[in-house]
Formats: sequence, structure tokens, C-alpha cells
Amino acid sequence: MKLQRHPANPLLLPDPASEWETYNVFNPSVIHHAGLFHMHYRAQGLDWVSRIGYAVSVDGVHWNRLRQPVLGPTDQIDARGVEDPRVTEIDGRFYLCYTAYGNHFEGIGVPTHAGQGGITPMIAVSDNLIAWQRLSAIVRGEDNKDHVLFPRRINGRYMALHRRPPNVCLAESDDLLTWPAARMRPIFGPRPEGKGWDEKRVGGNGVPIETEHGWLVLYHAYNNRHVYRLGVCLLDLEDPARIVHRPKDFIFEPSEIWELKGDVPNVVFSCANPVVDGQVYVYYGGADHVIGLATCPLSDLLAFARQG
Ligand code: BMA
Repeated sequence: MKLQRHPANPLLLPDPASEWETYNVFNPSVIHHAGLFHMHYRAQGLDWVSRIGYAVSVDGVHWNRLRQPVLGPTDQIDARGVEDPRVTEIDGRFYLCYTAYGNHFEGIGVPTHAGQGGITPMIAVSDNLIAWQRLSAIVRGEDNKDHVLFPRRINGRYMALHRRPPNVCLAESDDLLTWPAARMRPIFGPRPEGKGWDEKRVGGNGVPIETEHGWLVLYHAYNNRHVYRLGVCLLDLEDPARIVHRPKDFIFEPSEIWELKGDVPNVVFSCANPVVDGQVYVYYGGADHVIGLATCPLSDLLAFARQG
């Protein structure tokens, strides 16, 4: 089972006439809401700081973008940029998970060169997808990113995937404000014994897809040669820390020139897999430089995942 690239790829390119999205646009979030596709994407411009831009589309292929970013650095915690957006709609509000890349770990004061890079998995909230308010961090002071919220409460609790190297983990919260350490559990990690594509690091992609057989989770992984590919697994509906199936094969890998060459070579990196009319729309960054789309029927992806 492999995803099919859209013939119009790449869908979104950097804009040399812009200051903030001059060099790279990549790793978008996309949700389908009120009949439109809404994209939040990571952009890098003249100062190489990451900001989050917004674009809207009727068909998921042709996009109109806002001229200004909707989120940018404000503080020490994100002074070097805001990265890799993943938007989840829960009960009519929008939550944006993003990686804050700072000068120091907030409240700890460890310089980044002495620590793990000064990244913080943050959550912001919005009622209109444009104006965002910072809400919370899933954890602070450690190397942790690739976080995304589930689209509903499970057993009364909000849940999020996040990545505490080398594992994809589950975090739980009563109120989206506090994420107790005692309720963080690993789900799955790299497979050094496998086929070699997810042997080094793994991390979750877009919002988990609820199906009758479990939560379908797309994820990315890289190997010892630093090639990023995409895979899929199925988590238990009631307890998403329990993995039900994990196929050995990947579902997508870099092969187009704009996936093999760019700002970082050999990368397909996805933060979005909305399902519209039975099709899974996998949006992804190609080589940390442009934005592409690949699709497949949900029924095919689910059948593939269940064989694993
Ligand atoms: C990850 C993230 C992504 C990026 C990927 C490949 O660590 O920073 O934003 O696409 O590396 O460079």
C-alpha cells in the first residue's frame, strides 16, 4: 500500500517577494471545517526564524494565503521560531500544537547548547483559526515535540501524542492546561530489528483518525541514513497507549526531486491527514522546502494497517 501523489504537486512554494516566507514553506497542518480546507504551515524567511502562516482552499489543492503570519516568536521560549503546527478541532474550538524553539528552557535557564535544543511542545487555542492564544505546554525542559491532540475526550480525558525520544508517548489531561507526568506513557518506538526504515526515530503526524477498529495513526520515521518516511499504526480506541497493529512496511518515501533535494534532503514530513469524502489527504513538507499532497482511500489504509 502506497500513497498517491497529487498531480498538481508541489502545491505551495516559498514566496521570494515575502520577508517571512522567502525560503521555505513546509510541514503544514490542514483541517476540513465548514466546507473549506484550512492550512497552517511553517515558513522561514530572511531571518531564518520559523513562523506559522495560514491559507484556505475550496478543493484542498488551490490555496489562498494570508499575507501575514498568524503566529510568530514573542518570547525567550520561542525566540528562534514556532514550528510544525498540528491543529485539532475539539467541541467547536481549535487547538494548535506547535514546537517552540527558544534560547533557553523556560523557567530553567539552561542555554540551548548545553541542553537538548530548547524546544517546548506548546498548545494554543483559537475560535477563528487566525487569532491564537497560548494555552499550555505538555512538558517543559526536555527534548519533546511531534505532539498532537486527539479530536475528542477518551474516558473523560483529553489526550495527546507526543515524542519523548525515542518513543511516541501518550499524555492525558483533565483540562488541557496541566499534563501530569504520572500520566505519560510510551506507546511505540523505533524498530532496529525491522526493515530499516523506522530504526532511528519515530514521531506522530496529524490528528489520529477514529475508526471502528481503533485510532489510525500516521507517523514519520527516519533511519540511519537520515531518510524520512511515513508509516501507519492502529491504537486501541479506549486505551490509545495500547498498540493493536503496526505494519512492517512504510506507506510513503521521498522520490520526487523536491523531496530529495531542498533545505534538508530526503524528507517527507507530515503534520496533517484529514479525511474528506472517504479520502485521506496526507499533506507534507518536501525536503523542508515546499508543500505536497498525497492521498489514499481511508478503507485501503485501514485494511493495510489491520494486516500489520
Ligand atoms: C524534524 C523537525 C521537522 C523537520 C524534520 C526534517 O526534527 O524539525 O520540522 O521537517 O526534522 O528536517
